[in-house]
Amino acid sequence: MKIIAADVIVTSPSRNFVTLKITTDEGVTGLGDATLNGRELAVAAYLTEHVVPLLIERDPHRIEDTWQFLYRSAYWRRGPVTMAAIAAVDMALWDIKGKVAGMPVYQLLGGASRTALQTYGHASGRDIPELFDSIRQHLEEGYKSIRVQTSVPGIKALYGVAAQAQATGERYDYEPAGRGPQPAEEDWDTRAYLRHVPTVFEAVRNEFGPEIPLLHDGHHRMTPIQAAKLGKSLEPYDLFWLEDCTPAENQDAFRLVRQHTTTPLAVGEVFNTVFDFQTLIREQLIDYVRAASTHFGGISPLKKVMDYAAQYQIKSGFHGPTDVSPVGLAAQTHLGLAIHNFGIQEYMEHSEATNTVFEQSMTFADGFLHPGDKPGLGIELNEEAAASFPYQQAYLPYNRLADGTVHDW
Ligand code: GCO
Ligand code: MG
Repeated sequence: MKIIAADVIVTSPSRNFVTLKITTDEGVTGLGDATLNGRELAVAAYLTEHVVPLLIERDPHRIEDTWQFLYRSAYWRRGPVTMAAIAAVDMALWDIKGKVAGMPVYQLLGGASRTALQTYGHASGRDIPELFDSIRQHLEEGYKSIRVQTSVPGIKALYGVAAQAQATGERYDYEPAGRGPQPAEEDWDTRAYLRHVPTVFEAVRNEFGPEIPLLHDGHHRMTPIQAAKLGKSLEPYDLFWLEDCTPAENQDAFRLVRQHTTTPLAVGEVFNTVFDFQTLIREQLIDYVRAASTHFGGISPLKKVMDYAAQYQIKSGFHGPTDVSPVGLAAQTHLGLAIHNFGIQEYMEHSEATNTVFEQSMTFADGFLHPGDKPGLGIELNEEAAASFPYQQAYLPYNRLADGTVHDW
């Protein structure tokens, strides 16, 4: 079998997605996700200009060899653009292999280790009553684990809080990234945040009791010692995890956090290779691997990092926001079903328009996600629908401190 074509499809149903479609001489096609939020066209160009020509005539069954070829032969390794492009190829080849074998990809990865994947949903609110409503709504929909984000008194706009939810009718209005030529500017005050967050968790525990697994995302905004302080002050509320408490380019920072708190730590949604996790895993500085198949080079390397993590009882918590397309989500859902050290899967429903473009065999019921049993990844791209949603420039917001300094994301 040979690859005869590879097409890059950019579509923007309610946010931008970049999809690679590989076609073989036998007519079998495979899909891969190459979406890099806010930098989508860089990956599209990397694929079109530099990867697609290399794929033509290759044997699609040689997934590992193709991955190593794209990674090593470029000389310029790693980075989010490169690794999102390689990810799309990797996923598309797994999709093809599954279709040829007549099996869902999870079967090729070792078969199911569980019946379905436990997920967590995103609850948020501008104040406590709005947050409680959001938590209740998620519980009613079957979610068993809940991420909790709220506004902070003194901070005007805060990422991760669906502030306009009721007004726009959109559930998660902070996704997609804001469309337009410039990113929205938000404000930030770490001291106000550190004072407020423990009071929110205290209120949530008082209202909903001790059982629900609760998560929180710090979006890389604290210094290591501030992160340590937050982890410590959240200990009474028994978090499932504290995510991205400090930027992790410097993996050593997690030593400092870890030595001060027993709150479980999750990190890695912006990581793109195993080297970003090397110290964190070997020194057992984290509890959950947050990488997404889309930004980490695909299913193949994500499986390897999870096997490495398994030696240290570290589990998966793959990144699953709406900017990971249904193809990327399916890829990691197959992997999550197969690996033994699965932890939890982040899940936000995609919009209706997105689901029209990406027809899915994935199912979500009672808080659990399953990739479905169609051969391959189980996603079909409706190209006509995709073409009706042209690309629109969009950026994630960023934030500045009171004196105008740009702060960490
Ligand atoms: C999460 C994330 C997202 C990211 C977004 C950036 O935990 O789901 O932090 O909300 O900010 O994916 O593109
Ligand atoms: Mg996050």
